[in-house]
Order: sequence, then C-alpha cells, then structure tokens
Amino acid sequence: PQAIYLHDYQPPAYRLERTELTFDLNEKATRVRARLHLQRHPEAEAQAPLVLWGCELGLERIAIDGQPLLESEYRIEGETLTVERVPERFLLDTEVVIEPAANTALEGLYVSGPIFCTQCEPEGFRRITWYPDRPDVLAPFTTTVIGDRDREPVLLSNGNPVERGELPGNRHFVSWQDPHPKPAYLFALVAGKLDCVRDSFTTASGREVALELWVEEENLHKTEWAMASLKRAMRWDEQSYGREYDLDLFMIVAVNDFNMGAMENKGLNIFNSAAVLANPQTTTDAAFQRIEGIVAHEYFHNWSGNRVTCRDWFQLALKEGFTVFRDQTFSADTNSAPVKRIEDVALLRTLQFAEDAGPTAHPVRPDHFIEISNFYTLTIYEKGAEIVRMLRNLIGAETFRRGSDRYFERFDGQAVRVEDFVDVMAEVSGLDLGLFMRWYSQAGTPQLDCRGEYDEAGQRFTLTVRQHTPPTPGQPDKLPLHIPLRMGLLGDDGTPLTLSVDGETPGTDTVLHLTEAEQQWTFEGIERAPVPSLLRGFSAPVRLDYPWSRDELAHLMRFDEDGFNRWDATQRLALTAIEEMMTAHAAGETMHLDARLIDAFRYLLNQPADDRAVLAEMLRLPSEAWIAEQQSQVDVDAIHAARRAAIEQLADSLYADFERVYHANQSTAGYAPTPEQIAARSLKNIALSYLTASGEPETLAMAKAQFEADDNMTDVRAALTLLAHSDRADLGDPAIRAFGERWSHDALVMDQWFATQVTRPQPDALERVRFLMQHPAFSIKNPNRVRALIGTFTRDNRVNFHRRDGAGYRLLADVVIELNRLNPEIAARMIAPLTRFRRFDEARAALMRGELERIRAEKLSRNLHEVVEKALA
Ligand code: B3K
Ligand code: ZN
Repeated sequence: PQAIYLHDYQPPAYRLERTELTFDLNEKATRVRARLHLQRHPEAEAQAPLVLWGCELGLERIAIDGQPLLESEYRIEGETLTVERVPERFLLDTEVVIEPAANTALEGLYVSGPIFCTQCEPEGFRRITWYPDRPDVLAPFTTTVIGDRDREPVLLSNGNPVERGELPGNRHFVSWQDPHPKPAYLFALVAGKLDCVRDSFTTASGREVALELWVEEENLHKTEWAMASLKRAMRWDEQSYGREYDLDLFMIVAVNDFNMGAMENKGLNIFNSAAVLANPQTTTDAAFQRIEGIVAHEYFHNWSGNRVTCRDWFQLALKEGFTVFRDQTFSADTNSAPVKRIEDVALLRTLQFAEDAGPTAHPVRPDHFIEISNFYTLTIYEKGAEIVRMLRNLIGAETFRRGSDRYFERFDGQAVRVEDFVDVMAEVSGLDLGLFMRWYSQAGTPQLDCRGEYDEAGQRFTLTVRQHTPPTPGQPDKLPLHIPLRMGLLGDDGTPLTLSVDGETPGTDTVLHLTEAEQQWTFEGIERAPVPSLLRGFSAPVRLDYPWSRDELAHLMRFDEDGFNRWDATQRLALTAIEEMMTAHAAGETMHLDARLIDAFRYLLNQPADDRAVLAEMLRLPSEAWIAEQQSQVDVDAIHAARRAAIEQLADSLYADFERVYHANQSTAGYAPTPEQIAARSLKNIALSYLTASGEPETLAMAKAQFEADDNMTDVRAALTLLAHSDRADLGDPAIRAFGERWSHDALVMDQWFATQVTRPQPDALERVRFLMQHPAFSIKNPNRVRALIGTFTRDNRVNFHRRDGAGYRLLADVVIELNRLNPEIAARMIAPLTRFRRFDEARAALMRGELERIRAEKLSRNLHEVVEKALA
C-alpha cells in the first residue's frame, strides 16, 4: 500500500452540480444507480481526465450523456476508475450491484440485524458507487430508496422527503432531497422496521424543526434522554455560537452494529445504540453523560463539519478538534464544569499521551497516511480540542466568538483547511499565531520543566520554564511551541498573591506565553516564599514538572483557587506516595502509605460538602494507566500492588469517614441523571469501594444490599463490580449469575456484564475472557461486544493482560487476526496495546513483539498493515 501526502494535494478537476441516486434494496444484491451531473472546473485543463473512486462494486453499466462507454474508454486500477476524455459538462450514469449482507467492515451500505444502514466517513461512499469520493467535492443530493413494504416500511435518507409511492411486487419508495451541497462522506441511508419518537424544536428565529428518533421497537423505552439532550444541544448552539439548525427535519437513528459512537450525516445522524439509548434501569450515570455529549457532538457538526467542511482528510482535526471542544464546553455548562475538565484531562493524559509517546504518534494535522481510518485518534480528537481551547484562552472568549462567527460566515458551504480557522482567529484578535501553528504539525507531548527561586532580600519570586518536546517517529528534532501557562502564587496562609508582571493589570491569576526553549518571569513584591500553582485548568496539553514538596502539594490541595489544580495537586501527592510504595515493593519491603496522604484525605472527607462532584474525583487515586505514564519502564505488577495497598491503608485509616460519607449520600429522591444526584452517587460509590477494600465482612454485605436494592444501574453496577472483584466467590458468583440472567435480553447491559467480569484482578481473568468469547451474547462481528470484552480487558486489566506467560498478548493477537478479515478498522484499533511493547521489560517486550510478527505474517488489511509496520519499525 502507498502513502498519501498532504503536499500532493490537487484540487478536483470536475465539480458536481447535482447527484441523483436510486437504491433498490436487497440484502444480497442492492442495485445502485447514480446520475452525476459533472462539470469541469474553470481552472482545470481541458484534457483533465475524470477520476472516480470505487471499492468492491459490480459495475453493470456506465454511460456518458446516454452513450454507454466501451471497455476501452475507461480504466479501472485498484480503487480508481479513470475516463481519459470527457466533455466539459456531462451526465455520468452508472449502475452497480453491491452486497450489504456480506459487508462485515461496516463501511458503506451494510445490514445491522434487519436494518440497512450506511457509514461513509471517511471513504465508505466508494463502497456504494463510483464517485468523486473526496470531501472537497460537494453536491446537492436527491436519493430514491426502494424497499420491501413489510421488511423495510421505513426508508430514510438526508434532507426532506419529497415523494413516496407504491411499486409492483410489494415494493415502495421514498425520494429525499437534500438542498445543502455536501461531500459524499455525509451521505446516509437507513431502511427497515423502525419506530419513531417525535418531538419538535422552535429555533431562535421561530422556525419549527421536526425531531425524529428512530429505534427498533424494543428500545422505545430508552429514547427520552437522547431527545432531551438533543434539544438542549440545539438551544446551546444558538446561544453560545449563534448557530441555528437549517432543515425542517432532524433525524437520529440507533443501530446495533457501528464502528464508532455515531456519525453526523446531514439531517440523518446514525448512532451506535450504545451512544444514544438510555434508561435508569440499564444505563449508568457515566453513560448518560456520554450520550448527552455524543448527541451534542454530532448535532454541533452540522455547522463545524457539515456547513463548513474539510478540504482533505489531513484537515480532520479542523472539524473534530473544534467539535470536541464545542461538546466539552456544552457538557461543562450543563453539568459540573470542573469534573468535566478533570475527566477530559484524565483521558488525554493517559491515553493520548501514551499514543503521542508510541510508534503511531502523529501530528494533529498529519502530513501522510496509508489508511485514513487509522487517524480517528485521541490525538486528532482530544489534542485537537485542546488546541482550540488554547486558542480561546489566548484570545479570550468574546474574541473567540467573533472569530467563530466570522469563520462560519466566510466559509459557509466550503471545504477548508486548518489555516483558515486559525487565520480568522488571528484576524479578529490581532495576535500573531504563526508560531502557534506548530501545534498542528509537531507530534509528541511537550515537557515543561519549571523551577522557582525565592529571593527573600529582594522579595521576588523567579520562575524559570524550559520546554522541550521529545522526538517522535519521523520527527527527531522539535521546535519550541507557543504554550499558554496559566498560573498563580499562593501565600503560606493560603491566600492568593497579587502578581505584578510588567505591563499587566495586577491580579491573582495570569497567563504566561511560552514561546522559547527557556524563559524566566520575575514576580515582585512577594513577601514570603510562595507556592506556585501552575498550568491552571490544564491550560496546555503538556507534561509539567515542578519540584513541589508534599507539604506544598497538600497546601495547593487545600487552598488553590483553581478547582482543577486542587484535584491535580491531590493526584500528584497520591502519585508520590504510591511511587514510594512501588520502590518498597521492588525491594521486597513492606509498603507504607505516607501519612500525609491519609491526612489529606481525612481533611477532604471532613470538608463541608459544597462540591461533592469534585470531591469524589479527588478521592480517586491516580489510575494504573497514569502511574504507568510516569515510568520509564512500566512495572505493571508493582503499580497494581502499590495502588491496591494504598487503597487498603486509606480504607483502614479512614473507615469511619468513608462510612459516614457512604450513608450521607444515599439518594432519597427517584433517579434522575442530574449533576447533584450524579455527584452524590459518585461520592457514595467511591466511599463504598474504599469500605470494601478494608476487608471488613459487613462491607460486602452493604454492597450486596445495594446490588439487591436494584434502584438504578449506576448503583447496581458499582455494587456488582465490588462483589465480582472481591475474593468472596460465594458473593460474587451469584451476583454475576443473577445479573446475567436478568439482562440476557439486553445486549448493552450484557456489555457491562462482560466488562465487569474481565476487569477482575484475580489471576483467572484471562481464562474468563476466553470463556466469555463463547457466550451466546458475544459476537466478534459486533464492535460493541469486542470493545466490552476484549477492549476493556486489554485496557483496564493491566496485570492480567500483561501476564508473564504472554497469554494476554496471544489472546489479543488471535482476536486481531480474526478481525483483520472481518473489520479492519476495529482490528487496527484493538491492536494498540501490543504496539507499545517498548515501554515494558525485555521479556514482555519480546513476547509482544512475537505476537506482532505473527500478525504481520497474515495477509493484512491496509489498516493493520500501516499500524503493524509502524510498531515494528
Ligand atoms: N465523524 C465521525 C467519524 C466516523 C469515522 C469512522 N471511520 C464521528 C464523529 O466524530 O462525530
Ligand atoms: Zn466528530
């Protein structure tokens, strides 16, 4: 396979005036007729050939202006079809036959159970028909869908329905018209037996929009939350970005087999059922919030992605980074803002930092790829969102809003580049963002080394900051970046100190602009040695080092004005304590938890409960993944043992406090996924997890009672996890059995059942995974099942995945080899943990490498080929 380079970009030679499609649906043989009204671009050469893309299409007919083409008049090579000579303006008419039922890759047109659906981003449309399948070719679409009246009573596509009718042979059709020109990746079709929940939304300018949520009948009781979330998102986008919806109809469809969370097709969003269906009995608080965020994300794409789209796939972060930033802000406004930030940063710092440090590291705007599907990554999405956040912080929220207004206005209906977005922001703010652009081209996580020096005689504090970005594949040398460092100084009594940096209005909080490899700032008039609070709100996606003492961290934990940094100080304090225990573990000594961490937790547990949501986060010890990120060579066993011992010692020392918090946060009202209730449940369940870690037998009885009370899935799942992960099989096994029997009819709940079992820390977890792969509720063809069982195991059960005998690696390789044939996109995602072998000891690295070699010996899909070659390079 050949790499494609950004610098090879050529504008399209032919424009599309109109696309007319007709689908005659059949699982085994769907006939697709495409009438493409094409016109040569005024700037293209008269001789320019017409190039179309196609993949696994049975071509039955191809004609230009009614004249069938002879075989000598066109050429098919790989995925392209070229016609050397075409008129300046013409109608290309093709007919192909495709087989949706055989499509296990879930790209293009496929069947999910009895439902026909599509996934076209990024390059799935070429599996439907021959087409200029690139995001910079836009056209209005008319789509006629023909189906069986009984099997496919519902026939949907983008835009508005304009005609429907009956046909012979118990068939019927619906024609759809989408007036907004769009690239093919935003095309969608859905057909099948679906039920509809209807609502409506009145836009700010008073237009009525019909809202439709289409689901299979058994899911009708799980639609309320997504519909409510959609309406909140529509209102928020009007208020926060001045963006109104632009069609009379907005539809969401839930399907069970889907590679990603959802897809923003124009007017017809298609969702993975896991990312849209919710009900208190079946869905945890975390899932409720995730659904709200994804519904909003896809809706927001209507402007950031659809009305203004990407010129080419290298610009993917233009729409994804911006849209993630938009959904993050929406969720922060709707729920606990500091907790949302904490969750987003925790995800970024563990998984995205790991990606940035591994063999598949790439810039937020990559400059080449073999398979673009491999680039729907945390780097593009999450780091992409951090870049937009930095921009807003650099120029201020109001100026940013003026910039986004101008961006949407200027580029409406166009396919643009990252520069277009950043240039508008530079224009409205007058700030030079030239250096800032490096964030898009340089891969890797910058490291900030900060040092403070207090000069008592001069009453000044000097902060020295060095920045450096480690090499990544293909980028050995890095340049300094423009990094906003938000900070403040705390006095020894906890009061925020006034900062006078030259030229600025004094305040207790400031943003330093790092632009050089090393810089220094001096703060005058500081009467006693301060404690610096750095990188407030996580103002840039960097690793930050500062030699805080533990007492200073405890000080920040108590007094920092910035909620995020109070949490971060607690994490750092816990991290140092756990690392000390890991050293003891390695030396074969007893692991003692630093009393200062216990004191800090005691303090937290006895604070007035003004922000329970943040408190719950502060009580969560750093994850195994984040601890691993600190190590030059990851010692999975020591991490697990030390973290576990820390939890147990906190539980023993603070039992009464946890018990009080557990009881004080019991819900009295009926379940609602409100921020207040979510915070209380979160706090209660973290307290319960500490209680059970104490080993006191009555604590598992409390978990059992909570499980049996069966009030809502958040509490049930939390209790089930504690029972199932305990050493008390007499309590765990019956709970697992009861849960499995109760929910065997609900695949999304069974995914939680799988996930709970495969995260068991006990050494039988891997055998449990193999066993559950044979369970009737599991199917390797369904991405949700694969993620729940295999993805959860390899990501969240590190001690068992990294078993010394290599059985975990073998298991993952077996799965990847099978997925390579069925669903290359998912295969290339699942393999990620194996590609990180360089982070582990020699014996483990050799075993992981061995499995990669075994995979490499297969006939690999383009997706897997790209990842495996990078890993072994
Ligand atoms: N834009 C889609 C991505 C789908 C790509 C799958 N290969 C989902 C989203 O970011 O909204
Ligand atoms: Zn998106």
